[in-house]
Amino acid sequence: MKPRAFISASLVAVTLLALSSLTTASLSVAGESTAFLTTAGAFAPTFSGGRDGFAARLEQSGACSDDGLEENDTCSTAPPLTAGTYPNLQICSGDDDYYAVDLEAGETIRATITFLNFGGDLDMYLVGPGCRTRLRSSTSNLNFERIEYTTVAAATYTLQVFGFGQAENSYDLDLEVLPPGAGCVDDNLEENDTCGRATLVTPDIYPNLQICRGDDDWFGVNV
Ligand SMILES: [Ca+2]
Ligand SMILES: [Ca+2]
Ligand SMILES: [Ca+2]
Ligand SMILES: [Ca+2]
Repeated sequence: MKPRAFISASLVAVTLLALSSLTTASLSVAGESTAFLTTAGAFAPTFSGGRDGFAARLEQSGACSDDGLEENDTCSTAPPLTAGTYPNLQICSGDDDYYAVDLEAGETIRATITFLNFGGDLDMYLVGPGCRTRLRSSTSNLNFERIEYTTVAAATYTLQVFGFGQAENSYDLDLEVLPPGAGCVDDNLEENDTCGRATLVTPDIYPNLQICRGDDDWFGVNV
């Protein structure tokens, strides 16, 4: 994996790309030579000649060093994980990380990944039993993603961590499993999380409904 970026004219743009890279990089600009700092320290770009005096090349070098929980690249081969903190994990370009979590009915999974979004935008999904349905998404531009979900049935649920647009970054994973009743207890008009699964209601008063984190409620009315 050697991501490359080709930039025209602007060394400012090149510098920004280098800053967003957490690995070493080499830079070549035809006919020019300079050095600049990254947040990681001194940066010594290499320059080489070319026909286009304004073309610049930033080449990331050094293979992405993946973490010790590999291989975990598909939902169906996800290694089982128990509650705890897992630091220094890594997303390499195009290489998702899946983690399987066995949960009892009514238990709540609360999963948080933390990272510096500037270095690469990571996102996270929670996938339901049998790897069939995406239950939750966390796709912000913040320095963390968090998913909380209370199960309906005992089963294996799977977290999927991935880089937005092939982004690479290191991250920490914090995995909590709360006992039944400790998480957000949803109402009995579930599951109604999408327009297509809206609960059909008739004119009446429906008390004690509940919104849990990341769980919308949809209601359909025949008119
Ligand atoms: Ca990984
Ligand atoms: Ca992986
Ligand atoms: Ca994100
Ligand atoms: Ca709902």
